[in-house]
Amino acid sequence: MQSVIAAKPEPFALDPVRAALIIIDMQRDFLEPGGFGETLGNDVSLLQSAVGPCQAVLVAARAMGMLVVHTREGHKPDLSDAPPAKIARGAPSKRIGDPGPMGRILIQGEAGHDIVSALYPIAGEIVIDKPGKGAFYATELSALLKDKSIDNLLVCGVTTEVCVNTTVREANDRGYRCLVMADACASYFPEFHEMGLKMIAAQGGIFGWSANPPMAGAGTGPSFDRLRMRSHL
Ligand code: C5J
Repeated sequence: MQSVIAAKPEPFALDPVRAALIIIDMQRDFLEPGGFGETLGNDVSLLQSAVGPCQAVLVAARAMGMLVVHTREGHKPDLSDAPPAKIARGAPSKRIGDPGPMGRILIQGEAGHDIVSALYPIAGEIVIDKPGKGAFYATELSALLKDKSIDNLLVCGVTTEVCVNTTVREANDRGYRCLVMADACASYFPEFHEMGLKMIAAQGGIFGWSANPPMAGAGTGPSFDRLRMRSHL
């Protein structure tokens, strides 16, 4: 059943059968001390605000039978998919591939690369490993969505202005309608979070839609009611 979700710049029509929830990079490397995010000098506690809303949206998407895709940013242990320019950048305290308290920084298979326990994938959900910021670059995501006739994406995760924004821009160029769920995203820089959301929905929705909390009373349909109640959007 189709629902209408209040969003910027205009209401977003959601057909759960043609939609997927994409949860971007809710990994220990970004959210917990000792990982990639902290090596770049960030206060990782700022990303915690997205966990509860992501969890609520995930529960609702599961209940609605929506396809759920989790992404993880990271690199192969031999770093063959890590551009030297990426490794070199940022004056970090540790570089990608260096050992840290959660294993090698941003490396597939290490503890830090894993998804936080509150949002852990269940059987049947898809996990996409991506070497870049966008979820479409050098991954199977495009083919997978096409195979399932998905053309609407609900997007949440971290960080708003980096991997969420890059993925939404990639998706928009590929013809997907993207709804970014504001309070289920977060950034190490609150002002970037705010502007990242504004950039998506500006100019009539140049990249997509942004859910506009609070959305009280603006949605219709039982599917949406479940999503709204649980996510407080
Ligand atoms: C970053 C991400 N910020 N997942 N990655 O490097 O946003």
